[in-house]
Amino acid sequence: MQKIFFVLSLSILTAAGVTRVFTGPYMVYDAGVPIDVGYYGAPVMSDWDGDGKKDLICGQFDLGKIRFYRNIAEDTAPLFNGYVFLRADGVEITLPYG
Ligand SMILES: [Ca+2]
Repeated sequence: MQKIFFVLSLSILTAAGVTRVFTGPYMVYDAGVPIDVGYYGAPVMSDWDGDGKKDLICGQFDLGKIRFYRNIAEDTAPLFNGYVFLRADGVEITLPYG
């Protein structure tokens, strides 16, 4: 199984210019439970619903579906409470898997 982790990237302005610093990894939780999508999750953070907060979109191995976790907190400390499968024309999107 594959748990989802975040690696945070921070931009720090120094006298020599902008330096990027990476911290983590941090386990990602959904309602207090580690998110586990099987394999090949390919997680992406993007503001999918246009509310200004980056959401989590990731695939799941089982059935090749794509999960959408809406961020209900801030980008600096995202918080998720459940997911829905992404749909196109009312039908859940599935991709080849396995
Ligand atoms: Ca959003």
